[in-house]
Amino acid sequence: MGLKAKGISHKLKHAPPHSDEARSHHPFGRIPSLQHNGHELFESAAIVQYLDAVFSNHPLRPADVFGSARVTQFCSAVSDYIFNSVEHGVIKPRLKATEQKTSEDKIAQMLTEGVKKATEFLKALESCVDADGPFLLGKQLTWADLYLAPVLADLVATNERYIMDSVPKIQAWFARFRKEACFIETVDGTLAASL
Ligand SMILES: N[C@@H](CCC(=O)N[C@@H](CS)C(=O)NCC(=O)O)C(=O)O
Repeated sequence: MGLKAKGISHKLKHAPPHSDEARSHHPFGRIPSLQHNGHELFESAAIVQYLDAVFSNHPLRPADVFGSARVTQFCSAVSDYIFNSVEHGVIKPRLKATEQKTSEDKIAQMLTEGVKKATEFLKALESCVDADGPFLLGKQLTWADLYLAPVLADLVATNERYIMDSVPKIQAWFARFRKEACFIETVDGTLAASL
């Protein structure tokens, strides 16, 4: 999504986490990884730092130091608190339980704590969102939007999408953001698209 938003021509190779392909570029077998000009990088923060420095066109962070640090702050909060509470606390357990044909009542009961934590963390993130938008941190599309969108795309594809009702600013932003070309053009092949 970042490469699309920055208008960088690229070849996207789909590789499920822990596949041989993912492992050949990422020592922990995760995604994403980036290959450019003979350099190979893994970890989103490193990839973002590299893209920002090498491709200064269509910057995805404000030029001022504080504004730029706020983007990093938001991305870090999404990578840690939001990713872990939503993906590991709600989505993965739901997928596992669904695979095991657990009843919907039992799944809802099993997810009570996870839903509570994810809601608490999303509410905390809501307090960091610019009220007027149209993007999460104001008038400019930034990495903040690109970090949060994939997690929420997964969440709204599950029965736990009601969590979004607790965060109206984020909910309204996501309804706008999912119409952006960089989102539409990259959703194929993701977990959200398969749910
Ligand atoms: N710290 C890594 C996290 C990467 C990550 O967890 N990616 C997910 C997909 S978005 C993954 O590969 N998950 C597989 C797993 O959890 O084993 C980063 O920021 O790049």
